[in-house]
Amino acid sequence: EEKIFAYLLTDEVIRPLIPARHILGHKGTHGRAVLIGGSLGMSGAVILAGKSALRCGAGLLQIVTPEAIAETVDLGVIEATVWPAKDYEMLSVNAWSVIQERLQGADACAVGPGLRQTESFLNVIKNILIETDVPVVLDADALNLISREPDVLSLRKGRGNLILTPHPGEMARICGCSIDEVQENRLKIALAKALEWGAIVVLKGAGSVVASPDGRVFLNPTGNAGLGTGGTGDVLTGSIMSWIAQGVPPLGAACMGVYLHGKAGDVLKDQFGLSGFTASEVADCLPRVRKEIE
Ligand code: B4P
Ligand code: MG
Repeated sequence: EEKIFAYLLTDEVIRPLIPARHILGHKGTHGRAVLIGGSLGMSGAVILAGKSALRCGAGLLQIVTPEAIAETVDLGVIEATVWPAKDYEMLSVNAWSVIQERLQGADACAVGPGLRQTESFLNVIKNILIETDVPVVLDADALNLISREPDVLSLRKGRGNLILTPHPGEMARICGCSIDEVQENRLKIALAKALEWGAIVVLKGAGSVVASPDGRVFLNPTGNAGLGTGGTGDVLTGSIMSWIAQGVPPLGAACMGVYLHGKAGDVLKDQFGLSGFTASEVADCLPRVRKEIE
């Protein structure tokens, strides 16, 4: 059987990727990020992703979320601007027009945290992939929607500016196989899908794998089982989007995202042990772990 070679992520690999702040920098030059997600009962996911994006240093954050929870999200991430879209299911045309406007001049976007799988929103995701060239992170129900039509991913122009962040359950759904099959072949499946879709694939879980469409594979040694708690995936998504918005190339942003996220988990484990720390705390810890290695 063919062996897959993977690079191990370390402080030394990540350090040079950390973006420097120009002395004359301002919020307009520190990255414009657009986060798309949320639904009734799941405003927390988009709030966590938004907070994480800010904790990683994005200059401007815009959040597009359904009208029904716009006020909640607005209060949840007071530093962001919030752009309500009419209910995704009924009026996806409205959602797309709001998103299209926000994506003008954006440096990165992320789609999925807290979204629900409404059929018509798949069209919005297709539009984002095909009609814009803003780097996109797809997570959570954006991935579950895509699993109905994975060929859409290959329609993206340019390789390497699309990042997918499935956990093993989501990966199994997209690949049409079982979670066990994914877990037994983590490197192989992540790489095969990265090559097939021309996308960066972040397969989450203990020992997250980052696979690039150029054939390289990276293995993340940071993190612990304390991270297995609701919302930590959303924190990861917001952070990868934020690093890309700040000019880190998408592959570097994905590696940096998983590495620092895990390291934040390790700092919290030192404080609390393997349980009882929360996704919010992981987000809040991100600046500290970045500072420690830079
Ligand atoms: P969802 O119900 O879709 O959960 P979610 O909303 O995506 O949660 P969240 O966004 O907070 O967490 P995520 O996993 O994205 O799905 C959960 C279901 O998927 C489970 O019930 C299970 O069936 C399946 N599933 C998920 N993870 C699995 C796994 N590892 N093995 C088998 N089945 C799995 O993000 C969590 C973050 O925490 C990631 O960054 C991840 O790398 C990190 N993390 C979690 N556990 C870790 C560990 N032990 N060590 C290091 N990092 C860990
Ligand atoms: Mg998730």
